[in-house]
Amino acid sequence: MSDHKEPNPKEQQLKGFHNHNESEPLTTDQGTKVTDTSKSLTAGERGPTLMEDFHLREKITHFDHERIPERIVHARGFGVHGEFQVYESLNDLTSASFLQDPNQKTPVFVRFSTVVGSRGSADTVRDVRGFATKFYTEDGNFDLVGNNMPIFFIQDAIKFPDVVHAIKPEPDNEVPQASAAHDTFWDWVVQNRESAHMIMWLLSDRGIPRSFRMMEGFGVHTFRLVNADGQTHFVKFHWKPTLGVHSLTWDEAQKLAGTNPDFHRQDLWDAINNGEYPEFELGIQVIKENEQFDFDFDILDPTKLWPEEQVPVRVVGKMTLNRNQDNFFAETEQVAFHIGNVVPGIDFTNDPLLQGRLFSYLDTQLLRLGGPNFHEIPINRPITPVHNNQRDGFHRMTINQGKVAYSPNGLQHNNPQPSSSGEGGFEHHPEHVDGAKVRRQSVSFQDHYSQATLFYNSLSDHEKRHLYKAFHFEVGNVKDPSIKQQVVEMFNHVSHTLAKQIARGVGVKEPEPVHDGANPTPSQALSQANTTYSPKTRKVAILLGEGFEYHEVDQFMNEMMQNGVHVEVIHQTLGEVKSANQEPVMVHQNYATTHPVMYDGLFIPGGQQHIDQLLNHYEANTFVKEIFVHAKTIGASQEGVGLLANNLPESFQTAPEQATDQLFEDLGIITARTNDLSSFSQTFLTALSKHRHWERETIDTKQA
Ligand code: HDD
Repeated sequence: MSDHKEPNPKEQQLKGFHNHNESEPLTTDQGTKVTDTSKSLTAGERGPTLMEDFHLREKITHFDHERIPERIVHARGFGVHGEFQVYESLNDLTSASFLQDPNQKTPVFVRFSTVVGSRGSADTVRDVRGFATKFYTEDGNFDLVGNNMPIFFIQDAIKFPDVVHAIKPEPDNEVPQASAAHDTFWDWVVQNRESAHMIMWLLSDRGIPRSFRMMEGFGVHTFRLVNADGQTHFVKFHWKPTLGVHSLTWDEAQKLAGTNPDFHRQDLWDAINNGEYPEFELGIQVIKENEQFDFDFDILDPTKLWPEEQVPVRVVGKMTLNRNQDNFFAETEQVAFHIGNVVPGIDFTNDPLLQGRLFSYLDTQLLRLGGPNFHEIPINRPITPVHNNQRDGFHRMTINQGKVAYSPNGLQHNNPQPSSSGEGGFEHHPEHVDGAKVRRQSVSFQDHYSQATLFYNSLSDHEKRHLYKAFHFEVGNVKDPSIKQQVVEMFNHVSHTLAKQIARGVGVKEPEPVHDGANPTPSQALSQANTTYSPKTRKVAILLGEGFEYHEVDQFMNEMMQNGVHVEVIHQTLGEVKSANQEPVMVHQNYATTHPVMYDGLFIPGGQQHIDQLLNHYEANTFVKEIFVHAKTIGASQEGVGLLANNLPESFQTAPEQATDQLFEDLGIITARTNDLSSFSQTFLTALSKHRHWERETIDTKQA
């Protein structure tokens, strides 16, 4: 989308703050050049350090103060820059300037995050993912602070501290890290039945995304769009990744947490550095003001989604993430999102969760960033000028001139002046509000199960299997038997089959069926199995021993590269590995530096000597087995089939001869009997684009 020859307005602004150290003398923070930064000033070579060593004191003091409080939630995150463009003007719905002109590019900064873990926790834990976007628009900053799930745990923000305390590590021993699999969380769940729907999403494959680039984003709340005539519509925001929505398996996620805790941030960083810019289309669901009561759920309830079959998603624009940050702390750590950062044309609704969030975000930034001037930190600055009478406070950067810091004023002709809505001033939608002050929930918020059932009914078989297993792990880790039993009873209202599965897995009594709800027809949009597939940016491993068929490797690598697939050669040692005709190939990884969980597919070329070597090599055999068990595409040609066969489950060996090829292909196992791999590569690419071959999970894998 952007070749970066012309920096956008935000980039230009940020450039003004860049500081390059190359070819520069080392100085103190006061700009004085220093003669030595590795030896303290002491009284004699073996004597005590002197108080007057201002360089030592400054250096250590700065170091001692380098950390700021981590975010109370979403502590671990990763930010990237990009641009947003609307496909066509949305002026019928909103006056927001960045949604008017298809030729206009609006700079954005996006921070993806996990919710529960500390800043140093692993990327691949089961969790909700944050998806926060700051649009630097010509009318000021608009922050869309969403998640990768369209709904939330609670309906009212006053419960947020409770759910977070329950899911965070338990307070006596701070265990477990970044996990919901413990008593306090499930105790909270069974006391808060409104969480049923969100738990279904969290324990589904959505809780362990393959990549930040392959997950949806949702604004969650119902917002309002307001057009220039003051007409309003209710709206939900969606981000749809062009690469489709894909997940890891639980086993992979666990292993990745150990082998590469930075898996997601590395993946995003690498993709952008490779020029494979992640793209997300912006979608909106719109409900007219006079249709707001036409649904069997309350559109202000944040535990409910708007089924896409009832309210279709209109795709209205695209965001391209095309630049990595320059400095993690300055940008990712200091970026301050606030759901209250809106621009004219976008407004709030009475969703009680949204209303409470409006209080929390500004407050948290004051603590985290040490005072009220955090909007002056480069990443947080709008690209529009800022003029008001707010003054002073810690770390003030702006030098406000003149005596006047109040309004109205006569000395400065009442400047800076408020603007009318016609002049671009933000005018709140004049919604009529009338009611008694009560601490009471609307009855329209009290159906907690119908949409949880809708979600369950919409999952494919393999997604349901994964969900059961997730319940077995999460609830299985709960120590209190009564909580486990209550979980089963709670989810019996969602699905009796699910409840029986949970009960069996966690060793408590199976429930009697209950008949208290509808049985909604599945929604296509809720299953990841129905999303786009593409082999682009996927990673394939090639296992090589000495003496492989060079032609095959060369041809396969070229075909993959031409289709945007990355290939890494793995051999026992780094350096080079030679083919049967002594052609060298560069090795990217050895078995110590990598692991099968880092790849989406595997290719084993032919060559007798190389296969004999690999067959005797424990790690090569384990590699094949793992790729198989994780349902990834496997290709093998000629003698390579031998290594594959050696690591397939027994049931494969006994498949009827004539059915074998088809059976293999249906399960994502592609074999070639000649060394011309052109059609083989195409079949491999199609299989790779399917992401996984989940049918394999139903095969008896005892021998794999
Ligand atoms: Fe929140 C951070 C998303 C409910 C209070 N939230 C935070 C971030 C995301 C979300 C993506 C990380 C922003 C970043 O990358 O810096 N939060 C959500 C969504 C919610 C939600 C989608 C429900 C629909 N949050 C929510 C409630 C409250 C908060 C109900 C409090 C009443 N959230 C916060 C916070 C955080 C935060 C404490 C922590 C760090 C920060 O704000 O900047 O204020």
